[in-house]
Amino acid sequence: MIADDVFKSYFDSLISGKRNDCRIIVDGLMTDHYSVEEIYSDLFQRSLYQVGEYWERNLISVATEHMATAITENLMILLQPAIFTTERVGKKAVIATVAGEYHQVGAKMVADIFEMNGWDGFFLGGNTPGNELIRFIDENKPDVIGLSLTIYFNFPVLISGIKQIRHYFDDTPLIVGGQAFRWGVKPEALSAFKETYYLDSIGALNRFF
Ligand code: B12
Repeated sequence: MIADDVFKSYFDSLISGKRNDCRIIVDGLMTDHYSVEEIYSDLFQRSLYQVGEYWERNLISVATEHMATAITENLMILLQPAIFTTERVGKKAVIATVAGEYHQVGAKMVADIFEMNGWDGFFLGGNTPGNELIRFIDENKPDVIGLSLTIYFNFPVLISGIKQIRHYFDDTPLIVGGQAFRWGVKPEALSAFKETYYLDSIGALNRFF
């Protein structure tokens, strides 16, 4: 667990745009052997959730929220030496957000955790068109497909995306996650689909490793 004072100092630097101060904190945590999962969850995810709260309460502007997200995505690169050194296990995961969904940081973290465990973790970014996802899956034949959903009103797009995937790929395990499930989407909505599971965090990916 990352100490609250470290988190606070990081968060203050993040919303002030002090990129180098953020970098120094992340470097320090890596030197102190905090894991990728801890830095992703207890620093990056926690701070972005707080950025969302500040934005909602009008304490920061949309521009500051964009800046904080851009800084976070850049800082994730610092962890690459810990992510890409693993021996390969010959498995592939394709991770995307559903069409119309621009929140991509969580999906990127998921792809990174697969990479860190020796898989090829293909990350397709935000707003992946359904047909293009199908094509990519067909070309790469992954062992697992992951979809991320943040915004509740994109739920119908998720369901049509899952139907499309299941039409072409009957039994490739499909994992779904993201904050829409904290705000009303019921994981049981996925039970109609074969081999389709809701996972609430990157920690829950351990079942694959
Ligand atoms: C950054 C941000 C944006 C950026 C995203 C840019 C980018 N590069 O991703 C931009 C500016 C595009 C944006 C747009 C919008 N946003 Co926004 N955004 C955020 C913010 C501040 C951070 C998102 C984030 O990266 N979180 C951190 C990641 C790491 O967390 P995570 O996604 O939950 O991922 C973790 C788990 O959920 C899980 N997970 C996620 N996906 C998956 C997938 C699988 C397969 C698995 C296993 C696990 C998993 O693992 C991850 C790691 O633990 C959030 C605040 C928040 N609470 O998150 C608001 C927030 C999500 N946004 C919000 C809103 C309202 C919007 C807009 C509708 C605003 C508008 N009026 O235009 C648009 C919608 C755009 C769209 N159609 O997608 C609201 C949503 C409220 C709600 N109840 O639905 C939030 C909560 C802000 C708020 N407090 O009101 N946003």
